[in-house]
Amino acid sequence: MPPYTILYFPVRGRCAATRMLLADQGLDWKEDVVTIDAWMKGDLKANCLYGQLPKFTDGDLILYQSNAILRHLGRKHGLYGKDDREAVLLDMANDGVEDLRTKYLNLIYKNYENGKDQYVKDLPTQLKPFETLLKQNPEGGAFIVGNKISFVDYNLLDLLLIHQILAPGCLDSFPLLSAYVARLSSRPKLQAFLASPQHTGLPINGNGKQ
Ligand code: GTS
Repeated sequence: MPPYTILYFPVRGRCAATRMLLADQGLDWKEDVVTIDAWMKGDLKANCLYGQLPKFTDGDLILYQSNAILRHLGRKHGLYGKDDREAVLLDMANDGVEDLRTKYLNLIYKNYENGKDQYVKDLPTQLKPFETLLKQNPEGGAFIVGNKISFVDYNLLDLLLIHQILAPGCLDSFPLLSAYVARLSSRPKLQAFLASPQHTGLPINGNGKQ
């Protein structure tokens, strides 16, 4: 029985980064899929802490909030920097990922038809901080912070991959981010996961927009 369970809708959504982390780290997990029909019945929603999914189980520990789940796995599996300094830099980077993810999800779910052109125009401004972080990494920029992969790298990689689908070429003017995506995506276990039906068989978002 795998130690971890993800309870979520049949989408990549807010679980893509967690799944990438687990797959790349060679960790097993179980998926419990909740269909929209089952969710609409309301009982499960009423029993979730914030009335939302994902729900993540680690033994008797039950977690909600996708970023808390990533941080938990980061702490547990040595993916949260080598010291407090790296940890807070990772927090800062992850909060930036969350800010852009929130904007992306607002576009996808609330304003896709009317908002996409402006969103794509603004994208360079939104992506530049991540290029800057890579440039500032004294360890060489292979990872967002330090010289070892962290939970934020999986979260940022997912964010960049979904933006490349929304706006192909959006990384062309960011050499470090382009190389970062290519390098991380070619890590053997991650590459195998990204090519697997477990990933490709799921839509990115619940409404089919991407
Ligand atoms: N802050 C939460 C997190 O990061 O986990 C947001 C979770 C969230 O928005 N969940 C959505 C949900 O449960 C699904 S998704 O946006 O992640 O695809 N929606 C159903 C509902 O009833 O709110």
